[in-house]
Amino acid sequence: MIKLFSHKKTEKLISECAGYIEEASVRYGVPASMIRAILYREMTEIDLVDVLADLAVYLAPGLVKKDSSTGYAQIYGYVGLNALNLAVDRGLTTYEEHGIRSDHRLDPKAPADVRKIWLLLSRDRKENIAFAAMNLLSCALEMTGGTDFNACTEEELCLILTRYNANVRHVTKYGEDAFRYMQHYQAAAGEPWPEDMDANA
Ligand SMILES: [Ca+2]
Repeated sequence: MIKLFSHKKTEKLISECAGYIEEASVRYGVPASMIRAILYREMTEIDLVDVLADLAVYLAPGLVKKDSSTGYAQIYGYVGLNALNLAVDRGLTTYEEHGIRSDHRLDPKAPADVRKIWLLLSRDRKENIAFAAMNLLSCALEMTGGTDFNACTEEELCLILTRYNANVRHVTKYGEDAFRYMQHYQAAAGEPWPEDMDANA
């Protein structure tokens, strides 16, 4: 299946989003290199199936699909909703800061609430990146019991990155790949990419 974004295009888009990434990193205490790694891993895999799934959710919510992983960071509405509630509970943000009006606590079982978050995720790349950071925070809490990324071992970082993609307790190839991308982004600018990463160049 042909990917939507080449290696080069992905790098360009991630560069364009540098401000959003830094802002989310500071606000939620998630390393910018980790947010970039997830963006790179997700964006380089987006293909037509993702576009069609989003279209189905947008046009006929609930008919074929209620929810899909959407936007640069490929986040499901219900996943984003849960991550937002966690960040709000921890005093890191408010619904209002994301332009969300709600007279109740957003509920992952309420289709209208999930859709509200899904629309935000699919329309607004700044928000999509903020939600990626909130989701990584939630993954860190779940996998390590804390949110101090600087205190994490490599194994723990791999587990957090794995959890972003799958609900498992062991490191997957996804987690290993994303960790290598994270190391790349941590290194000085201009470092060459690992050799197997420019397949889509
Ligand atoms: Ca998708």
